[in-house]
Amino acid sequence: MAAPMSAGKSSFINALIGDELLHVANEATTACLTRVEHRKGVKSFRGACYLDSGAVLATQRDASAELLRDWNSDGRIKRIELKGSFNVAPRPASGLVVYDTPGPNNSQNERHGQLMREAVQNIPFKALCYVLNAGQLGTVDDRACLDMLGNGLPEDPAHEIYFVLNKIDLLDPEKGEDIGEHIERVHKYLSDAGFRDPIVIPTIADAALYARKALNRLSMTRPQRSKLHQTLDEFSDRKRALIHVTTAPATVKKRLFKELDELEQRSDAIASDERLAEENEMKQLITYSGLRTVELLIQRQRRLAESK
Ligand SMILES: Nc1nc2c(ncn2[C@@H]2O[C@H](COP(=O)(O)OP(=O)(O)O)[C@@H](O)[C@H]2O)c(=O)[nH]1
Ligand SMILES: [Mg+2]
Repeated sequence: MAAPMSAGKSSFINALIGDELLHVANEATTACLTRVEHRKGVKSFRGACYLDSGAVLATQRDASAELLRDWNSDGRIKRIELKGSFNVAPRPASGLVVYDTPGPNNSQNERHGQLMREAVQNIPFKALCYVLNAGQLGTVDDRACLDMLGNGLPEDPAHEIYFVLNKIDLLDPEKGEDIGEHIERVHKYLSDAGFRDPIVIPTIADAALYARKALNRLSMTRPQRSKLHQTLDEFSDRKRALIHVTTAPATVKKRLFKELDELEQRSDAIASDERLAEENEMKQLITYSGLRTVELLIQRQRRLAESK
């Protein structure tokens, strides 16, 4: 997972995990390379942080967002590792590893850009999610980040790149900001930057995370609850719009439409049960928010890599 700061990387990874594990903030917070591994059956997340030399500085049995914020702001720490069970259904296959890379910004912190380059070159990843901020396309940071990516990537067709166009909720259709047109501009922007036929997935990472928190009965702040309900409201009559403009393999899109159809069909039968009805709404949001799309793409890519 790579992006300039504040595009929503940590939010997106938290949504994949099903808990607010990584620290999220509207400022540069991710200073370390963070590795998160899904381990079935492990209750809490175990954390370890490492110095530049590779030596362990500290370990923690029950890692939290506060701990990770502190570790990230400790200049001595270069790398963080977390292991625990992703709390999502359906559960990913064991051994899934996700990396949160520090995003460069305003060359304010040269180290961040360097860490991202190192990560892309040294981690044996199968798929890379590059998070774009839909509300701030084509900033200098973003362009620098993309160039770094284009030049830094080892030549290997086994690598897939997914362009996650996050914060798509910030586009205002009433101001004429059409999602389809925006996606077209993103395609043009990416092909100008040297990425041919990019996979572009419009997403709402924060709302998807809150939907997962609701499903997991985790406590939420008032702004989180209100963002969740606002999103449900805004997309209630255009649930398929985001999937329609997503560029992904046909099998993946077909599966998304099918999952959404099935959830909607079930919603009538359970309308009288408030709890089931709410859960159904959360699952629908996860399906159209782009989160499920990325999960299916990751699943597909892992399967393809294994069959080789
Ligand atoms: N409007 C909107 N805000 C989001 C979305 N996803 C994340 N954010 C917010 O963007 C800010 C930065 O998010 P974070 O995940 O820390 O970004 P990172 O620096 O890329 O890791 C936080 O305030 C998030 O709550 C989204 O889909 N829509
Ligand atoms: Mg972050």
